[in-house]
Amino acid sequence: MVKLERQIKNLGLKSGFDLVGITSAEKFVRDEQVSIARVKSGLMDGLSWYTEDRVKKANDPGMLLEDARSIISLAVSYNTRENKNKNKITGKIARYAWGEDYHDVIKQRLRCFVEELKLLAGEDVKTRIFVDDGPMNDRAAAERAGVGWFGKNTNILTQNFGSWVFLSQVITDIELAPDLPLNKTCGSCVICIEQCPTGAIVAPYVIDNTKCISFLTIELRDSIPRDLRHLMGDWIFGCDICQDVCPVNRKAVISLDPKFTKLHEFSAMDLIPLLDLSQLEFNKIFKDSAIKRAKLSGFQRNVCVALGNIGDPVAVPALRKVIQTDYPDLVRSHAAWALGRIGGKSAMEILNSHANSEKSPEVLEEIQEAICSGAS
Ligand code: B12
Ligand code: SF4
Ligand code: SF4
Repeated sequence: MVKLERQIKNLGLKSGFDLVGITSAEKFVRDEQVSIARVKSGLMDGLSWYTEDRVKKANDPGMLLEDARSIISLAVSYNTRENKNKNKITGKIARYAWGEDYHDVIKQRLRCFVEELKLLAGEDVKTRIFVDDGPMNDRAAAERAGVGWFGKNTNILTQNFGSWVFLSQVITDIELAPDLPLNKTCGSCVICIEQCPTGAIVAPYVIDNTKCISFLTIELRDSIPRDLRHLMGDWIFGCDICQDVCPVNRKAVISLDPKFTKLHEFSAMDLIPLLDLSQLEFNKIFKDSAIKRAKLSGFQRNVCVALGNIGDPVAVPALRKVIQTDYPDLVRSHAAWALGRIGGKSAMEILNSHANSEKSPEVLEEIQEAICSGAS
């Protein structure tokens, strides 16, 4: 007879996952302590929902499901091919958002997986599913279940798929034999730490959330700190630098998963037309995409920063329109910064002439800063 653990792993693969591991429902003691220390020291600042209370739940499966005994840890690759759009002024979107919103895709697969699991193990088994939508420490579970190992950039690296994997978990009351963690580390490599443009990997396995471009472009609702903007390059949603440079990812298998290849035009987006998007158009284009999380004003704020960093004067008329019409102040203030960064006669004239009529103190301050830095 095939052991239940083997059957569960086969079921995971059949349900659209690339890796399946099993671990116990014991607490993640190291991860809880470390996460609480990070909250206390401000390294998780900016994520108001990331509280000590959440950390306690995330690292104690017993608090998430009554009678929890095991965690089935699943990973699915999103390492799809890039769509190069070289002739336009484009901005980069993190690879995880090139396809359909993974929350929806994976939740659907987890539901089917759990239905079949009940056929295998009994209708009355208890389960609770997580795909980055609740308090669960996905990486700690994946590490202990032997799905992968922690890289110094804090991403879970896997043998065949690199770190280009989404993680999800099924907590259950079935007692299952656990897998062993993999005996692998980064060794002496520190490439990701050296290459992170904002210095967000402050030590091996430690991210300062407030400096991470992923946080700045996706989660942050306010103004991007001025001292970080010039370090953000052309990223307009998320950031993959610490994964792109990772030697483990060079050997990663390419994914042909149709759900993650479907919306592929998002890998390199033509920037200037994005400034013209209405709320309705934004909702329509990104309906099935994780990009909607940035919201229209956050996304257009990011587009302004990328245009400033690219520095091509072709963007000046579009940025002028943003400053001079009724865009949110958040977007207008970043357009002012971008004009200052692009510089040149025409950009500086727009800033100088608009300074006299600007009503918003926030935008006016950015205009004045941009004029000063352009003059220096
Ligand atoms: C909050 C969050 C973020 C925040 C904070 C990032 C962070 N490092 O925590 C922000 C918005 C910046 C972010 C960015 C990204 N995220 Co995110 N994020 C999360 C979330 C919701 C919680 C993570 C968490 O608990 N962080 C708390 C800190 C304390 O944990 P940690 O940084 O992982 O640190 C651990 C290690 O330091 C370890 N540790 C401590 N000491 C030691 C010592 C040794 C020797 C070792 C080995 C380990 C170790 O313990 C800590 C706690 O577990 C998870 C989903 C989930 N529910 O788990 C997704 C998740 C981690 N994110 C994910 C992704 C894809 C990303 C991005 C790649 C997206 C992008 N391209 O822009 C970037 C990567 C940035 C980076 N280098 O981490 C995936 C990661 C998949 C993977 N392969 O690991 C997850 C798991 C979502 C998912 N379900 O797939 N994310
Ligand atoms: S995602 Fe980008 S900004 Fe964040 S740690 Fe990695 S390289 Fe640094
Ligand atoms: S770049 Fe090097 S140090 Fe960073 S995660 Fe990859 S192997 Fe580890």
